[in-house]
Amino acid sequence: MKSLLLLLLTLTAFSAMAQDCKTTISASDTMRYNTSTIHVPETCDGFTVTLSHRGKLPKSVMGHNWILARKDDMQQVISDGLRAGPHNNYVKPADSRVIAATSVIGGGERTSVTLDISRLEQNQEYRFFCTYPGHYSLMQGTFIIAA
Ligand SMILES: [Cu+2]
Repeated sequence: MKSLLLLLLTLTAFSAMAQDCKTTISASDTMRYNTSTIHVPETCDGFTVTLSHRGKLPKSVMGHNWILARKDDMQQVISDGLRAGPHNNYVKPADSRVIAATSVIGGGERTSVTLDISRLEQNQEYRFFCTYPGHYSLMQGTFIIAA
């Protein structure tokens, strides 16, 4: 009994560690992410975000992406992304303000991106958001580097 408990504790600790430098965020046909906050341990070198579109609608009508930028750059990244259009996944090509970006996906699809945590600064506010037209007001959240 005691050893079973120890095994369970070990497994729990292991799965918590394994999840530290990656996360999965899902998006829906109702224009939502399933979370408004992502915590990243500062000990991570890289951090992988997988975006999973759990809806059924195609990307031509309900596409989603996952973009990371400084909070102060968000509005400009979104408006430039809108001008860049669908063939650029609603992100201006070579936009240096974009820290990480996935492509736009439709219902049932997944995609992921790995970002370099060393590019982030401790005292800076970061937001993640969807740049598909009209989505960011409902689809955005805070990206926090945890000490
Ligand atoms: Cu979206």
